[in-house]
Amino acid sequence: MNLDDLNKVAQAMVAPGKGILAADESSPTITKRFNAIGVTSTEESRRDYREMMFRATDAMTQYISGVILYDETIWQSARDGTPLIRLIEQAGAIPGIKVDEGTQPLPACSGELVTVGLDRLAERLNKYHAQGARFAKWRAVIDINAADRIPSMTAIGVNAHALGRYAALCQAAQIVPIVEPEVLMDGDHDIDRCLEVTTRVLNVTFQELRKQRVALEGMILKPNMAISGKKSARKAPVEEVAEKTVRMLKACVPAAVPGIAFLSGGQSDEEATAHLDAMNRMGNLPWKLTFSYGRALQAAPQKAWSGKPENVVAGQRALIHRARMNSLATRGAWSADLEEKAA
Ligand code: 5MM
Repeated sequence: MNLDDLNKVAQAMVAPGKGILAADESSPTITKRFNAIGVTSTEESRRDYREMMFRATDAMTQYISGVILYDETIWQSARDGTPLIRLIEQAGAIPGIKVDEGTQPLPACSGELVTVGLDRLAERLNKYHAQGARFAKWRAVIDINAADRIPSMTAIGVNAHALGRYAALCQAAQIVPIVEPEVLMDGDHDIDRCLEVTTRVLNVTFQELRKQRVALEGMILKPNMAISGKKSARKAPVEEVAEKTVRMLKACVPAAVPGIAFLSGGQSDEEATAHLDAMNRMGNLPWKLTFSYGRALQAAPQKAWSGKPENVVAGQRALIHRARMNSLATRGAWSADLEEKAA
């Protein structure tokens, strides 16, 4: 492992004003998104949609540092035969790859999941590196449900262990791991319960990373924010989310980690931007704070595109706008007025 090179890639992923486009929806997930806009999900329509995004030049060159791809996409070519991964590189962005293979029920832990995909991972990482991927992503899913006493320490422990195994294998293959332990915002829990569970999850995850000798300088953390559950009786305001999230991260995430790139987790586009902006306005942070959004970057372009070739430019404009808003948020320079003016 060459740690200097891993660190350079990690720093570039969180370069000032830039963040990550999470375009690694598995086929079932992208099919769900396409169903919502009336588009049939085929290999070709998925390719066309992703080609549209990767050719949104202003977004890709100015605001997006890297793109997380799904296995299908990393081997696909654009309509003119250019491999999609080359479009990303030509724009100066870094290609990355989702390497987990989804979740399975965790035995003896009713309702809980464990992320799988460690078998033959070393081999797969070498192939992805040869194809041009310079970072990877693995997502663990932790649910909160007070009635069922979820999450259990078992679920937190096995998922953190898998994240550690994955991250160590990535670094051995000269690939920067994005470590994503996602505490879901589904449910009626309040922000403090989310804060308590996420703190525990982050602490156990970093224990595992240390135990498995993962070099913190060569990784990126992709966490959820401390936020109210979607069905919570009280929705914490933006300033409270920002303040509690930053306090939690300062307590749990060593300064050696170059950057933290949040997931959006079902927040609205504008909420995800407002929260990131409020955190960066606080200043005095030991790591870069940026975005690695899927839904909060793609919902608007998906709607604008709706599968029609004549809407490609509209889809690209929508992506450029959201990427620009989030870029401003990484500098604490976003304001709601900018959204209104664009509308
Ligand atoms: C883009 O969606 C990713 C893949 O999801 P599936 O494995 O369920 O198909 C997902 O991991 C995503 O990268 C993160 O959840 C962040 O996306 P959001 O939409 O939460 O910002």
